[in-house]
Amino acid sequence: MTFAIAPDVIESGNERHRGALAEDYDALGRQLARRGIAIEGMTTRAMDFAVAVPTWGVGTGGTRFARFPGPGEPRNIHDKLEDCGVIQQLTRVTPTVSPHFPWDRVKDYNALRQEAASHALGFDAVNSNTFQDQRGQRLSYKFGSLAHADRATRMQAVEHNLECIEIGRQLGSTALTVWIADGSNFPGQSNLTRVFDSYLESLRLIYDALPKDWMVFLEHKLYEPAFYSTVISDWGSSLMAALELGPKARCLVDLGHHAPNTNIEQIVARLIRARKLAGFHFNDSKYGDDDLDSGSVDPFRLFLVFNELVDAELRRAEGFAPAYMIDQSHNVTDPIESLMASAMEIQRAFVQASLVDRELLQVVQDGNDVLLAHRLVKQAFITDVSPILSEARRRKGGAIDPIGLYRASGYRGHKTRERPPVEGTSAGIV
Ligand SMILES: [Mn+2]
Repeated sequence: MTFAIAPDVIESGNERHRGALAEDYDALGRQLARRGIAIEGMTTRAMDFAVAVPTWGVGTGGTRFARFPGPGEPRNIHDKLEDCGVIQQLTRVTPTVSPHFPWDRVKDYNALRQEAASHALGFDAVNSNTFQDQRGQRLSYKFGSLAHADRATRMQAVEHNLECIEIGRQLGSTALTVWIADGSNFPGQSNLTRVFDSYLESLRLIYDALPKDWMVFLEHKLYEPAFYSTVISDWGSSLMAALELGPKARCLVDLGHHAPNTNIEQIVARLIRARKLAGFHFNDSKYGDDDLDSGSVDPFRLFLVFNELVDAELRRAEGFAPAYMIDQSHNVTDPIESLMASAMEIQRAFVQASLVDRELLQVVQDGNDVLLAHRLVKQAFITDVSPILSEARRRKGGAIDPIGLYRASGYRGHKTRERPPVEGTSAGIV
């Protein structure tokens, strides 16, 4: 038997915080009532919110310089599911996991689906990987994959994506996320038009193989590993591709895949309007694709993204059904702690954005009362909704203080004994 956090440990842990939470929740409820907001409605929204955890996120990440493995880190998809299960058990906001192939490859995917269910987890979008070569791979992706100059290499990359769809079908997924590292490092290295055409030709084959209820999420990225140009570098290229492919193709926004200071919330608004917003890879950054914990550097930006999302939800924007996923690299923290904190920060931004009085905001905007319009949005952001998040977790059987309880449980220590370290565990930055 492997170690697991027992339900009564959560209950007794919550007992210690219950009195303080009740006081804080009541106080916040009175404050919100004065603003015409019923706290119970917000708690229900918090309880209904969900964000997927990436299987690669529970492994220790690294930079291009080094990776410093953490103790007791997962060695395979089975260990990863166990860790993802703990994140869901304590936060109750991450009921699905987003797997990555071939990193998470197994023989029996029906069994894997059942194994995930035993941890109260389902599967979210499957991610293909043509940005690195696998052992025994026939043709190399050094100079590209879906947009490679050589047709046979492109077809190999297409085949891999088709296999991912088949695996995802068995796991109960309904979406494939495609991020390619294709691009060029030198001006003149490739023809900017021809590589985009090749990409579209490959994507067409993948698109045509999608099951009826499936979507393909196109993930753009400004640079890295290609440092001069990337084939799908921005939301414009992504939107062009998605429009050309058809209704089952949408654009996925990874918050770290933009130039510094880009107005991402405006990109989100545009993609919603085009009915092409697939969803998100949440993370935070200071300079580039830093893959830091969501809300750790610029929580206001995360809030402003959710401000657009909640606005679209409440006005019932056509075709609006974004998929929320985390995509981070945890290099110096315990990945379970980082993912729990991140999931709660994302949920926090969602609840904060839900506090905005949108009817009043529109009146104020139309009246050109600039400062009041800004204050209405800012007031939602500065409201501490922690008691709502804690109460939502408590009602769903989670922990009032997930990180405190996780540390007290000794989970990582147990796993360190159960999981002897192995060389070359899969952890990546995508
Ligand atoms: Mn990503």
